[in-house]
Amino acid sequence: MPAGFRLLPGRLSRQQQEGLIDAVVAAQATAPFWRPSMPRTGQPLSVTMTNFGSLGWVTDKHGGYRYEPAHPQTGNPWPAMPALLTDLWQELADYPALPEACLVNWYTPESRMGLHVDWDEAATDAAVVSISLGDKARFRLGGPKRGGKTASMVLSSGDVVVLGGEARHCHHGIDRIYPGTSTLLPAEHFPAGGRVNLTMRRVNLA
Ligand code: MD6
Ligand code: FE
Repeated sequence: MPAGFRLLPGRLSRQQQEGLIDAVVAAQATAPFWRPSMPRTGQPLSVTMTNFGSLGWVTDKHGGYRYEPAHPQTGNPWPAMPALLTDLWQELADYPALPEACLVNWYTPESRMGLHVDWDEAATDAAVVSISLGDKARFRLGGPKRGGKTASMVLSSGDVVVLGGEARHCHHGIDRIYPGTSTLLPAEHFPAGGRVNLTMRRVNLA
């Protein structure tokens, strides 16, 4: 594993996981999940997204990957980051400022996330801290160059991954989720079940 990679299995209790899902559900009132599109092609992503924080990650055909202070469809500011998230950041990120953004990705059984590097942030010296909620998923981690060796591991609900240091510049993605492997997501709000991933990012240099 690259330096700066950390996997903290079961870092969050069931109660903490439920609290985060409650916050994602509450956020729907002002910041509903939407389906973003890839730059240039306009191809829709297979995950739907929302954000917490003063900035949120968005993408669309004409504007490309970027951070915005408001939801692209409602125009509302993103809801505040739950305190549990900023507490976890302070414990794990080893960075002198709080994250501005927490991207929320909802994977349904068909969703994938292709190998990518998170490089839309000026503050690449800050780690990205990632939380898995709901169904298990196969996470793949490679190196800084596309096409190199990769390794994969299964992430479960409550696991936390930190990509800092060298790992911050490494390719990673989600091959697949394993439907029906968690009871965390309530069916009334997540009719297709699946997995929710939260990734906290520092965007601007501190
Ligand atoms: C996911 N994660 O777990 C996708 N990015 O659904 C990411 O893209 C990611 O886990 C940066 C740092 C940690 C991550
Ligand atoms: Fe990523």
